[in-house]
Amino acid sequence: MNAIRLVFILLGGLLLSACNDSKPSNSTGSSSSSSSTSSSSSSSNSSSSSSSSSSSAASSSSSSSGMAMVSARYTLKITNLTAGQPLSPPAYVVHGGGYSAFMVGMAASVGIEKIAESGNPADFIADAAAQPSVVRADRGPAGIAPGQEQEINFSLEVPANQLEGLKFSYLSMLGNTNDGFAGIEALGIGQLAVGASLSQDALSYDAGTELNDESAAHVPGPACSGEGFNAARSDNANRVTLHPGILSQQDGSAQSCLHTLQRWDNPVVRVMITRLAP
Ligand SMILES: [Ca+2]
Ligand SMILES: [Ca+2]
Repeated sequence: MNAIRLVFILLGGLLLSACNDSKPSNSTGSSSSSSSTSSSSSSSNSSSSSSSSSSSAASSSSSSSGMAMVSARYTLKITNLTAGQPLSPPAYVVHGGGYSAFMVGMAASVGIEKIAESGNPADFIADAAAQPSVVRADRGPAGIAPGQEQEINFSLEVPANQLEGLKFSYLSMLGNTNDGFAGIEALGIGQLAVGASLSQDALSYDAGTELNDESAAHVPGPACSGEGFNAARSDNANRVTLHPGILSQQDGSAQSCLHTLQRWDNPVVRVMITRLAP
């Protein structure tokens, strides 16, 4: 597949929706915002038969090997802080220390490239789910319009000795860009007490996979309706950087399909993670 186009829906404002062909994966728990499922792919995150005896902060059971398992439930509240950048459906991963979603200065994976250029998180989630240290890889149900927020509830079950080391990573495309995305990488969430919350702002990144021409041909968001994913790597440098921002028509760029409304400054997204009672 050479190109994937976003489906942009006007719903009271700009609401970016994308690619319902993906499915959640590697879930050891359940999600209330998207259909969940599925068996896990490694021994480290295999779920035990779930007995819900909740005598402490987290309900516990034990795996067939005898290792104590701990269940934990979380709510994500993801807020779009921009004025004119619809976010693609959030992709999020809960993982241990052996996984990295992206790294500034390094080339983006194809999964990251697809999110950054088209908003489609399917490959990114599938790649994450295949990693042994990933406990959960999933996506939100829809895009998030500027100024709007989305809540996602999910649960997971991990060996007790892995709970404290859990980390959280997140990505959404900034829809009215060539290859810009909002990202959080490896935020520690394992020490959150039940009822406690953690808030983290996301910066904007350039995937380094498409030249920032801001043209109607190449920006897929509703401001431009151009091409989504293209396998070519046409940027100046094939590596992830902090995003330099966009040039609009009002900035003097004749080829730009963007308006000053689509400009932004960091941060672009706020994510609040709350640990719920089991
Ligand atoms: Ca770029
Ligand atoms: Ca590309």
